[in-house]
Amino acid sequence: MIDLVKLYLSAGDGGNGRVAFRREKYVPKGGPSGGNGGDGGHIIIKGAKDRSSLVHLSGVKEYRADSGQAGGKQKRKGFRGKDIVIEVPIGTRVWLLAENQVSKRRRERYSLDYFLNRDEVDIKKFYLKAEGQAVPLKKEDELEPILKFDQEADFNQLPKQQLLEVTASGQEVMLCQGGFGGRGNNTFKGPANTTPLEAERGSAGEKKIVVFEQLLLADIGLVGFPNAGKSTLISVLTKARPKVADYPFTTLEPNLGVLPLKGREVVIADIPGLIEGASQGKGLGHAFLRHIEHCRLLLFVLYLSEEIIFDEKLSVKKRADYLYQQFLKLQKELDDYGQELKTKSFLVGINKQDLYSEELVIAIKKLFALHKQEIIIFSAATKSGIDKLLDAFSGLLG
Ligand SMILES: Nc1nc2c(ncn2[C@@H]2O[C@H](COP(=O)(O)OP(=O)(O)OP(=O)(O)O)[C@@H](O)[C@H]2O)c(=O)[nH]1
Ligand SMILES: [Mg+2]
Repeated sequence: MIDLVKLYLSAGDGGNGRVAFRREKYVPKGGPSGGNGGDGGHIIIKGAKDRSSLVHLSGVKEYRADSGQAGGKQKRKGFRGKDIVIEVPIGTRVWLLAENQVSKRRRERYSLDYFLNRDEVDIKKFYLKAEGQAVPLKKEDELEPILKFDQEADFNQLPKQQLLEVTASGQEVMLCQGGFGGRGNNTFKGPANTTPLEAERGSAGEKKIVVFEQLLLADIGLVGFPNAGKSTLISVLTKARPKVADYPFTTLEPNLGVLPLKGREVVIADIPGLIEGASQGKGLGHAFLRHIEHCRLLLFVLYLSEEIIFDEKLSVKKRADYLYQQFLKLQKELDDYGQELKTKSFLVGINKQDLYSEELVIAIKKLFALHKQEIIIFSAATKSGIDKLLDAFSGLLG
């Protein structure tokens, strides 16, 4: 699954103004006629409902919009650089890693919805000794890093600066504004300056290094330790057919499925198994914990392994306690991961009922009741109790 893409984005610079003079027959000393440079193209991000992933951006390293053309003779304006529109799925977030000065100015003083005006950008004049000379080189508006990012490093561990989140189809945001074209020498003529050898440089376009992060948009997220039966459950509830196996970490990437529920469609995400320390970057789950953020409801899928179920040395009460501890550990991982998850509504499901003795089921119910935690016991394999799960879903999703 491609859900993180790092890109270098560069809006076009403005074209330089031109230094030129009229050279027409019978006009021996023509006045200044240098045209203005064209503006640089913008880089725009756009929400597209028919995009479901960032796969189309994999392998792309950068987007550079064209710069504006330099101004021409005879007061001709240079062409404007073409904009680049990057389509992303709804739910994509953009993180900023580095930016140049003009980008920083717009972001810090205003917002990405704001269009900088000419007088708010750094437009400098240049002077030539004679018409036709090359425009002297300018100082680059260089990128300033905001945070370090390494594809290999764990994105969740980084301090982040979120730029925006794309929340609607058709939503467009100007990520990088193009530079302004500089004015040509025609602008600078005056009674005291009839042959101006000066014009303006185009201003720098915004440059940024960003990471696009796609979050799954699911209504219900299944979370649990490996082997709990999450994939089995999603295959019972929806048409999704992820791999199911009796070893941990079968699921390596989240799976989505659609559950028809009382006339509407509920999207369920099967998230790879979490382990203790997942929030700190252990196991696989950490890379996917963030997908839980958008879920409206979480279903904790708890289970007892056969070693525990059939361990004669353990009392029934002790076996039930394993389940409760599992619930606490999962909760702790989510809490450690982030504040937002604490306020999420959740259900506690206990899977693999077919393997539990009646006595064990009674002990489980008793223990959770003691902690005032409601539970739903079911078996994804035999489908018993699935109806109770569906009732609870519709109750909580409204
Ligand atoms: N007896 C019994 N076995 C089940 C039940 N549900 C799932 N299993 C088995 O448990 C094992 C793990 O199931 P999965 O659905 O792959 O578990 P998972 O939670 O997706 O595991 P990961 O992808 O590793 O996180 C498989 O062998 C399933 O057949 C159930 O209700 N009863
Ligand atoms: Mg699985």
